Amino acid sequence: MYMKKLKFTTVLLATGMLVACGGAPKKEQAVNEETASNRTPETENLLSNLKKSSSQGVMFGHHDDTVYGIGWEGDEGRSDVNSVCGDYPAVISFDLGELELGNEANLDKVPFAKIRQEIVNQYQRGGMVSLSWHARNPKTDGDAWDVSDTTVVKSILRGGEHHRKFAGWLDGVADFLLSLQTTDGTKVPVLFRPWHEHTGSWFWWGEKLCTPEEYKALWRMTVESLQAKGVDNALYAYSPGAEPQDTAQFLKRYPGDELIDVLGFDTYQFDRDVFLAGVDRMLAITDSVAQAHDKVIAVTEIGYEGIPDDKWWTGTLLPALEKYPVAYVLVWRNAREKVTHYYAPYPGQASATDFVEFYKNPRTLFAADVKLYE
Ligand code: BMA
Repeated sequence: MYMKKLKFTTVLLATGMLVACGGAPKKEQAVNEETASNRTPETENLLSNLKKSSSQGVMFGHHDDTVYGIGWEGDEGRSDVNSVCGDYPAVISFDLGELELGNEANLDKVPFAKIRQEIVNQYQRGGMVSLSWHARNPKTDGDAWDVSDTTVVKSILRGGEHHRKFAGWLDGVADFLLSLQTTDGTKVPVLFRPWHEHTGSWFWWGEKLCTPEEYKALWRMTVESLQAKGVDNALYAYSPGAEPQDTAQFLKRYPGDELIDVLGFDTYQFDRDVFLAGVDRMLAITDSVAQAHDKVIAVTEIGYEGIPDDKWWTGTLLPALEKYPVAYVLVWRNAREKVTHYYAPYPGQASATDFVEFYKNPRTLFAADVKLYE
């Protein structure tokens, strides 16, 4: 606990010093509003705090953290991560898949009303929310993994046969993002991370399913239509899989600096050596691109299913991140409906003790260690 308090002070102090050097906060806000009129002050603060906090430590994230876990679902305030270490993740992600169908719950059966509430709760903790979108296939009506047709992206761009249908889906996402508000009407900033893992070919927006131009146009249409609907509380993350071998491959489908705020990648451990080499290569690539383009870097998805290595957190994950200013690292969900499909520890899980060591490490940041909106 003492260690975490120290970490908390460090991040706050650094933020305070930077504000002090840059002039009065009020002036800073006025500049933000002028130069980036499409973002609320809280969203601007989130972006600048992500840049600052990545030099302080790496935020830990977990998908669907507060909505279900191993052996439970929907318990108020519960989190497997919190049950193990006593704090919530600094980043929690949720998925918007099937919002586009007008469904009450997402593809993993989490009600959108619950997701909305948990997004506000995470904001009130000072932590961050990231949103992915495993959107259904708008052409075949299959799921996000339906790759049977290679003209889906083309068909939803302007002039395409499914453009109107898809534009309606984007309007639904805009409405949801705008509905993320505290009781005093403050819009909660989120990091939106659609069209992920596009360097693989397992989603309908994947590499073999569209051209680079079509993929970039999909991104542009997505961001522009959200902005046209007034969405000013979103940052955007570009996150390929671990396929790129160099910066050119990483950037091959990059939609542009004006559309993207965070650069990351998704990767999972199967063979440890292959995994570590891949993480190192991807971090080197992402960091070099981020420096040239003034972006934040993150490991947008990572994990070892079932965490069968009881020292994985301090023995593999932490050392893998050491050399780079990674803003956050996020592990995937603890599925309550698939027994072996979990990526964060729960009380009694083999790696739980090591996770507490990971939590205590001064380089890791959890919800109580960050204040991302001030
Ligand atoms: C995948 C798995 C699926 C899930 C999907 C979207 O990696 O966890 O079970 O439906 O993500 O959350």
